Amino acid sequence: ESKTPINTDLVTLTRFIIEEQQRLAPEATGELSLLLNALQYAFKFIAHTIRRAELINLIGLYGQTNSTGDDQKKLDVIGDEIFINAMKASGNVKVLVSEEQEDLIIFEGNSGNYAVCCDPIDGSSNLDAGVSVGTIFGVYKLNSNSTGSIKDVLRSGNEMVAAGYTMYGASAHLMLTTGHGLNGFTLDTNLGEFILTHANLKIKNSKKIYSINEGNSFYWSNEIQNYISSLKKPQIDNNDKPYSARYIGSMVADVHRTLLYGGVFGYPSDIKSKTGKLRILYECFPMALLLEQAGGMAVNDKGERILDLIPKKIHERSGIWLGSKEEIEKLLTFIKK
Ligand code: AHM
Ligand code: MG
Repeated sequence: ESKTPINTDLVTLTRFIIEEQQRLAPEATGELSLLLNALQYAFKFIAHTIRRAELINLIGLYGQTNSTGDDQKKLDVIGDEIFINAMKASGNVKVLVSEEQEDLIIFEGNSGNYAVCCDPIDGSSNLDAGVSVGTIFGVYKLNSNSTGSIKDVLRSGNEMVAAGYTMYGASAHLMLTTGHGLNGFTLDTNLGEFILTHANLKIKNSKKIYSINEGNSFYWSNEIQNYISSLKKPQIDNNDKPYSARYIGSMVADVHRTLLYGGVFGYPSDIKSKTGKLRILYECFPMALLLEQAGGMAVNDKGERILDLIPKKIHERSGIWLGSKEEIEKLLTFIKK
């Protein structure tokens, strides 16, 4: 109990990870804890770089030259480099999949037991306008006897041992799960520590918010058109209200709001993008695990559970719907007809 006006007993991410490991897996080697430590370093470095971006001329297209003729690196590229270097240096990552790299990377020099899939800076088209972006990641333990191969990541989402994202917004927010609920941390930039601020976060069962790029509605299936129209039609006799539309266009920010306020987020496949837009390994899977751990749901366009999918290629895409349980159940009544 504290007698001072400030909390003098903060739960930092490092403390949380150590305590969770002692509580849930006292016999574990601590390797995953070390990996989570390397991840948090990457998040801090990226957060710091995004904050300084405008000052140090990082905004703009990769390949552009600045006034002194040097090549400028776009934040996408810097984020990717920061992430790859942090994972390599951690020593316990053997396999890395990054949205920015066509092939998977195997760190030959590392003896580690983990594979990490990531989108280093998701939503980067928003960066120049100062809108929130984020890093999304999923972690697998290598298959037994594997020394690192593509098979370590072409697995169902159920096999992930940890997943989460960091949103770089007004503050940097890290939402993390190791399969025992969802916990949220906020970066205190002065302390340089992520502090536990959203312990065991649960999503509301329902909320009248929908989040989708409605500009694509012409290409949607009839089922999806009918579903979205229904959200806009209140039942007048019940004193009902229509849903509110909220779409940032940065998955991390749209999912973050959905976790905190409730509602439904969708990026379906349509007749133009037949496989959807978002990538299974480092966009759909981590977000699906977070949603389920918070008591919500995540399904594809056929209503199948996202985490049950098994990708055949590292950059494979899927349509995705995620959010509050009752909102997804409502959607399912339309797409399963
Ligand atoms: P990116 O990985 O190239 O940044 O694209 C992914 C982003 C997501 O953050 C967001 O949900 C989606 O693309 C938005 O797409 P759209 O502009 O088509 O609505
Ligand atoms: Mg992305």
